[in-house]
Amino acid sequence: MPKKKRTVEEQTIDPAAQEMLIRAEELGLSTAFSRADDLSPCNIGSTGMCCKLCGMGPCRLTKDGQTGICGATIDTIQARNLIRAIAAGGAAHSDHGRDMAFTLKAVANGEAEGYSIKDVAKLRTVAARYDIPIEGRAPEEIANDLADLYISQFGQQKGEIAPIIRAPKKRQELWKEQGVVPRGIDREVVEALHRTHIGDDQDPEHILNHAIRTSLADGWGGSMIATDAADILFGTPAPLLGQANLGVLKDDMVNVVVHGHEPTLSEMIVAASQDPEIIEYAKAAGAQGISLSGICCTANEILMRQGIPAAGNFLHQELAILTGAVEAMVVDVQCIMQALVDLASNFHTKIITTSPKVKIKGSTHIEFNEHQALTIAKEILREAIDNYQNRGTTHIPQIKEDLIPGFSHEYINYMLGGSYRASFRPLNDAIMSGRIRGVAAVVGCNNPRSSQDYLHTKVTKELLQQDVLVVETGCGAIASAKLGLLLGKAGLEQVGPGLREVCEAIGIPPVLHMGSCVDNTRILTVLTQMVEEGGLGDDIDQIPAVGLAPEWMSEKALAIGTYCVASGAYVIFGGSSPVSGMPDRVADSDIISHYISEGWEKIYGGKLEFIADPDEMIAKTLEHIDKKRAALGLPVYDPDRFGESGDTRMLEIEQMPFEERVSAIYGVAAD
Ligand code: SF4
Ligand code: MSK
Repeated sequence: MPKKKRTVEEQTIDPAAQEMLIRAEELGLSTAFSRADDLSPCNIGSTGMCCKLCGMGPCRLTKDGQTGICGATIDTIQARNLIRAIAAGGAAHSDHGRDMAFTLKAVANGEAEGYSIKDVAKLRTVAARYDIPIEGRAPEEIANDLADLYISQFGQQKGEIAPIIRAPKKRQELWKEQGVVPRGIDREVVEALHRTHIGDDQDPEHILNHAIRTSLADGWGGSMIATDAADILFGTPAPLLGQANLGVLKDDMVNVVVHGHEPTLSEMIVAASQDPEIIEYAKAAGAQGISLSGICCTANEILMRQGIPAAGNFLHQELAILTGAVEAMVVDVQCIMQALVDLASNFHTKIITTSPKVKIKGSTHIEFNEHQALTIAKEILREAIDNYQNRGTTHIPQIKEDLIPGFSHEYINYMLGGSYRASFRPLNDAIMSGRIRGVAAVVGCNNPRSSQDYLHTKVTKELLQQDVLVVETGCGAIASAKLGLLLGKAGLEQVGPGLREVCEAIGIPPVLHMGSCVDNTRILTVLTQMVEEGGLGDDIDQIPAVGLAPEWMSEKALAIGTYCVASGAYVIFGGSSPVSGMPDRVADSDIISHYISEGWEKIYGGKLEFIADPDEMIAKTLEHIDKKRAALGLPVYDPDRFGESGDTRMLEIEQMPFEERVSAIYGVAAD
């Protein structure tokens, strides 16, 4: 039976995206949305029931008790598939971290054109944490030592990676007991591949134990290094004003869209686009100037630090090209669709690959290296400007939304306590009193198999109504941005009464944008600081908090989810489960999904579940938060208890009879 084609309203909830999907249909061009309608997922592969690890297969296990030719059982096959995805995801993020460390080293040694160390305070704080001497030393000397330490982490063969000391003490002990403290990402990824080669590790729980270790090597290693090095080099984010959606593209300017993940090139393109010589060159080509915007997590990197607008999230990459207004889409690594090149051939847009690791047939390759960064960035911009004259008809949706990004963990600490007593105390107190019910991290990708942004924003909006403070990263953050949830006024209009008081008092949006997908490590740091502040238990698994990736699609998301579970978090993924098995074989095939949930929870206090229904995701999130509140002995969440702070409430209280007044103020009856 042919698959039903969805309407544009079913494909995305974003009106700008809907407009572009109608245009794609009129032009007879395919997009990921239409290809998802045309191409049904394989229900054997998508549920983890297919093994193609050797030439005797692929073995598709569809009957009860069936094994692969080598005898591999369904749970072994699912565990092997899962760890391979986690290893690939961890490798991608951590390799990004490695490149950031090399850039830091080059900058420290004066070998990186155009860069400088922007956040010396963070450099000193981080270096001191690793016992690198800082007193009386130049930033470059400290940065050189820190870069050497970082670089040594990736290929470390024995011992423990250094950043692990940044986890709560109790968690470090647990990891030691379980033997999962990582040595180095390279070693853990290689071992994951070795163990899953034909004829190696065939105990699913043993395989998945190594999945935990591999993911930790990324979360508390490679990814954490990526975030810290980027902050040191380009500045630690603090709130600023930004904009999101396709309406940020400009009809009378040269539009350059940067897409991918690494901030090294995009930061330099930002600098080059402000160079008078380049602006003059654009004007000479008949444009008003250069308009820079981003897609995916490159967007998040330059949005968080420079306020450069985001043209959109993952599923907007093709839509930006469909506007006909993009002179160049400059890509580096990860989440770049091969379809861009074919689509761009219908317009004048140049797809420019820049990473030595990523080429796409049919694109222009201008290889980037940090030693000649500014020169290369200018060359790329000139290429885009030269292409302006080839522009045909344009169609830019006039839809965009303001947002306030820039909530690094350093800024959250500062905003809560002020510059003299920066502290997580007010956040912990708000949770302990029940003014904030708990915290949710709603993160991750878009997936064309669901309606773009729908799951993200439904979950986010409903949790806000329930007084849950939401932090976001990656494409999920851009989804909320497009809907106006990253603005202060959302904190007054779209949240529960207790959370509203907090947003009002501090002056923050109810959804805090914490960065790109590699920056999920900022969330680990926030959780650790909440533990260290006191009052919410002595480890991350005791905090009333949940992580959600409602529209996940990338292997990196699986790596992130796993390191969060290993760190003690309950993590819920939407969409389909790669370990679900066939419904009529639940008894056998459910073993892995049971193990990564209840099994991991017994060991690590965190669990990983795949839940397709958003209402169930929300219900389970709240149930978990309330369970953790109860375990800490905190008051039961009461939506009517707060929301009347400030002068109005005090006036009301003043009018009350004495007994009621005492009860309202102290929560106890008058004697
Ligand atoms: Fe089949 Fe075993 Fe080879 Fe996998 S490893 S393809 S289950 S024979
Ligand atoms: S870009 S990994 S689609 S969040 Fe980081 Fe977005 Fe997911 Fe790519």
